[in-house]
Amino acid sequence: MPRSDAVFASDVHLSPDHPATTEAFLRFVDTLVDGRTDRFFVLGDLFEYWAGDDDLDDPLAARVVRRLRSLADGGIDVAFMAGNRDFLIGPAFAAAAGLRLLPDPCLVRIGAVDLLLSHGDALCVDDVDYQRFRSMVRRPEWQRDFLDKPLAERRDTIAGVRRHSEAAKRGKVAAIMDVNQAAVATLLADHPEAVLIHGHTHRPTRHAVELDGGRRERWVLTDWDAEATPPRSGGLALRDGRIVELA
Ligand SMILES: [Mn+2]
Repeated sequence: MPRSDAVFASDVHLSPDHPATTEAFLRFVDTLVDGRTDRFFVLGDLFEYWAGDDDLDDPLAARVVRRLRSLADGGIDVAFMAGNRDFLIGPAFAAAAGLRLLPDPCLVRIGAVDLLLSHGDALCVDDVDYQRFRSMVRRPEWQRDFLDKPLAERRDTIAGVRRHSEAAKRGKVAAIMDVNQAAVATLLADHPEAVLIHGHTHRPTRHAVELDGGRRERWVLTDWDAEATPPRSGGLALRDGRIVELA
């Protein structure tokens, strides 16, 4: 892989149920070591679920943390933004993995390029039920109460929420689970010149967004599934001021 100024990935959905995807992600991380990139941004849903930082001893979590740590140890700046599935990742995970936690959205300037980074779920405002759930679970008091519960109980609760959300998704039209164009336009208007990169929707492509101020770009990251045909993995990279797709 040619050298990049930054690499972006999201929606890996790491889970013990999908070991091939775990292996693909760990190989991908290995290709970033040895100075292939200066920065690595993980834009949410790295894990299929995260019950709390007291789950760091879980074998999958421990492996992923160790591998991410090797990037930081190699001098790569690693940053993580929470997704809708791993928003309980906190300071203990960040310290163990040697990464920085980013707010959503987050504006970063790399060279002469302004990038606006987001997981993407906050832009799916047409899904009213989900947004209500999101604002509840993102409240510090809700998170404190939840994290006070025993780890086993939290895992059970999350499994129940996942079953419910899979069932709810089947009943929703695809359009309401995509980003809302007006929400995208508002966000981009607040950050003149910036290119938007997000994940969450699992619809990887480059969009042109026409705003009063001119044409802007929105890049959507791929999700990962090593067992799909063809397998899905990779992300985006910033090289010489241009965004390119990484397989
Ligand atoms: Mn997501």
